[in-house]
Parts: sequence; C-alpha cells; structure tokens
Amino acid sequence: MVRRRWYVLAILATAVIAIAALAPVAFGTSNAKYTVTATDFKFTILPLQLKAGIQTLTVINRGEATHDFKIGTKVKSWKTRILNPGQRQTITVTLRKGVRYTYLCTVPGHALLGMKKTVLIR
Ligand SMILES: [Cu+2]
Repeated sequence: MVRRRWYVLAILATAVIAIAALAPVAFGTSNAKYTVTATDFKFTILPLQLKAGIQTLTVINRGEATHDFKIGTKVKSWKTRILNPGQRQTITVTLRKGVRYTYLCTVPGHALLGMKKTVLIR
C-alpha cells in the first residue's frame, strides 16, 4: 500500500513538471528578440508579429531626427530615452495575450506623422 502511494506521487510529480514546462506554449507566450527600427516617420518591428511573454526589443534610430519608442497601455508602459540618429537602446517588456498595446514616438508631432500604431497580442 505504501509502495503504491509513492508510485501515485511520482506520477503526479511528473505530470506537474510536464505541465509547467508546457505552460508557456499553452498560453501562447514566448521569449524573443525584436528589432524596432525608427525612421522619419515610422516604426518597423521585426519579426512582424509581437508575441505574448517577456520580450526584448532593441530600438534603433535609423532616421535623421531624434526618436524614442514607448509601448504600453494606460496601466503599464515601457519607454526608451530619446535616441539620436544611429543610437540604440534595448528594453524588456512583458506583453499579455489579448491585450492591445499602443506604441509611439513621444517627440512632439512624430506620432501624428505616422509614428503611432496599435498592436493586438494574439
Ligand atoms: Cu520620433
């Protein structure tokens, strides 16, 4: 009887470990590195589809004007400093599935010129 109880516990422990390992896949999360290129006046994010999870975004200013990059919701956001042409900064963000995020350049006028978009994390 005691031996049987250990057997059941071992199976349960294995199942818990397996579920924990698969959880990120089940919830559609992944950890990836993205490149955000700022030009005058738009952002290009590669790979194209931002995924849920803890993501690393390297923002590079390839324009001739200064730019920054801010992404978030009304509740939580992340932002680079103002980047001069040629400068870059890496930020780590936590994106949640099913949430729509706004990303923009906060330099006055730039959002209106095209540096503001939203993305729904699927
Ligand atoms: Cu800008």
